[in-house]
Amino acid sequence: AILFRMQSGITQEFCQQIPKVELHAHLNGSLSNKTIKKLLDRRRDLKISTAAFEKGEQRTMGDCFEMFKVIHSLVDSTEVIYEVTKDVIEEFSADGVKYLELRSTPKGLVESGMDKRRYMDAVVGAIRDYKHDNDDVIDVKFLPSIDRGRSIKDAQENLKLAEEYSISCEDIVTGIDFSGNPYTTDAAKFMPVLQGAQRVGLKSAVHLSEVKDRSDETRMFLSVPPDRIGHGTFLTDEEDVKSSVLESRIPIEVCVSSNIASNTSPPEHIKHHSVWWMGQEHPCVVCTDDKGVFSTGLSSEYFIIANALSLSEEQTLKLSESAIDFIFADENMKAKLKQIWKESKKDEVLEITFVTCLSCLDMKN
Ligand code: 6MZ
Repeated sequence: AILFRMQSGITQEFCQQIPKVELHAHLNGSLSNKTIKKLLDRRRDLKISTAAFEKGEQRTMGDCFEMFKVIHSLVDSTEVIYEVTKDVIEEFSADGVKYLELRSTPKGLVESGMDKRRYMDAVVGAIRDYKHDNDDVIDVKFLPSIDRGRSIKDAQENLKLAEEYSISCEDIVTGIDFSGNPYTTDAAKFMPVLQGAQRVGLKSAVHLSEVKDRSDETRMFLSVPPDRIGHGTFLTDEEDVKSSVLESRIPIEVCVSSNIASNTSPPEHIKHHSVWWMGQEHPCVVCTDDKGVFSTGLSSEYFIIANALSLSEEQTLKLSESAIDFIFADENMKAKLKQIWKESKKDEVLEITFVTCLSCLDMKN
């Protein structure tokens, strides 16, 4: 049996040290202050207003989407996309992430000659190069996003690209993300795209009920069904939706800081909807959403959840390990990750043995 330290409360340091899986990270929302500052310094000509960034706790969901617009104006060429993708992978890796699924909306920009295909190539190229240059310390997949704020034509193009790259880069592109401003009300038009993704064997992570009163839309998307649910903040509002999700066992990607900062969840961590789902033993995966926009990191999110639920170290590590079952990758990747968790438990035992020996010596002296 594995021994874990008996202590009350999980530390941020412990959450940093354990291996982790990140499954819900929007590339442009994940840019750190350091990366944004670097880009702002380079593009003083744009005279960008950073007002939405400075609102802190007063921020609304609308302000978050204003921030994305600012970031998008800075990330305007394939060179910058390549560079920021590497920065983001580096930061997740430094935070103890061993497997990362990055999602991003392919975009074209006539001025810089960037089209969607070049966008895809830049992200895939950065992932390949980062892994190659850093001895495979982290595995990274890329889920092209479909933005519900854009047109159906745009969505179909992204699906086509996702399908094509899932064949030419099958080790990297394994599924799609469906996201965008949740206040748009005509999401039904994207049903054929989600059904199309399923038909061609792409996994799908779908933002569902991130804001109130989206139950009809949620019922419709659940009928596909998605492979993972993003946020699911208001799924419990309607009895039939709640029981159908419970029954389906579709994992929920939980992003506590994001929900609080965008005012869709009360500020008390214990009142976050994930506490209810975890209480039902429904599969939940702790994620960041937009670690830059919401000033967070995956270990901070584990710290929040572990303390809200009064988890022990052993339970926290088990929670991070449970995410492996829900990754959009094959069984070999799952086995590789499970081995990393197994090794980390051995390290834990060795550390305890070492500390125990030291205290024995101390007592003798
Ligand atoms: C819905 C979100 C989101 O694609 O340019 N995005 N969509 N809800 C959220 N919760 C706060 N956070 C981010 O990254 C930014 C894009 O991700 C989606 C939005 O479409 C945003 O424009 P990329 O890399």
